[in-house]
Amino acid sequence: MWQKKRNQFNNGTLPAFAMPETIWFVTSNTGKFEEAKLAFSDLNVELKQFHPSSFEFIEPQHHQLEFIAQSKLEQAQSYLDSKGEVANVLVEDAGLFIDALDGFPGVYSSYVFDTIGLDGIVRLLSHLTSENPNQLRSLRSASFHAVAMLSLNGTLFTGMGECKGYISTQIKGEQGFGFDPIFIPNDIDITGQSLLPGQTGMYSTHGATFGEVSSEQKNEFSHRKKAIKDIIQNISTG
Ligand code: ITT
Repeated sequence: MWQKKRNQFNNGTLPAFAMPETIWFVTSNTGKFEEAKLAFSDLNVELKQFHPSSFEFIEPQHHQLEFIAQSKLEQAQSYLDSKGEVANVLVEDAGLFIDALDGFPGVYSSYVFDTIGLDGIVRLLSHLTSENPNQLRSLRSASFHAVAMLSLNGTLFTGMGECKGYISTQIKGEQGFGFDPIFIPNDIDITGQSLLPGQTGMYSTHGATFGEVSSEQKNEFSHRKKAIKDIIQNISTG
């Protein structure tokens, strides 16, 4: 599921792609939008948030983020087509996968966040405890996954990103959004590889949750940034 992929809608010869001036990011989540803007900040692309009140996305029940992202993209495109507008459209779907819960909440992350919330997740994992910090991190290991899809002049590009870490024992920090106050990323090395719990790397939050660090710091680790960079790489390699 996590392999790189590029599809073609137009079924023709793949043209050389240049980054467009404007991309519409379909999302109701302003936190995601602000992070995606950071990921595009090196390029000369204006990212705009697309979330008109008249567009209501119907989220399909499916076990793969990729399927949900594709459905979101198709719904946004048919909405835009009905308005006679042509646009470069980006969607991105993410979820928190907790190893001790066999990947739950995963594709149900939005629902779980809105219902049991951060407190509920911390309580669900309250039995996973240890005096040994590395063992604690392993017991509570989790990862964010993101799938981003960009429709560019009728051609679809897909990018994947993952961020490994673990769930904190307490809710900490008020930065970011969603599960950020309970997620502590593993350190990453100079090549961007995630290290094992307890290993020290070039990038580290030093045990702070994403809720306790700036969006720039979170972006060093971010699954969203990786998924978008994956797309940019796919575009540039044609
Ligand atoms: P859209 O579908 O409108 O883009 P959403 O908030 O539903 O917005 P997702 O489906 O991608 O976005 O996210 C599922 C849940 O996971 C949701 O509750 C998010 O707040 C949370 N989430 C996603 N990415 C996150 C991140 O980087 N940090 C913390 N929580 C995140």
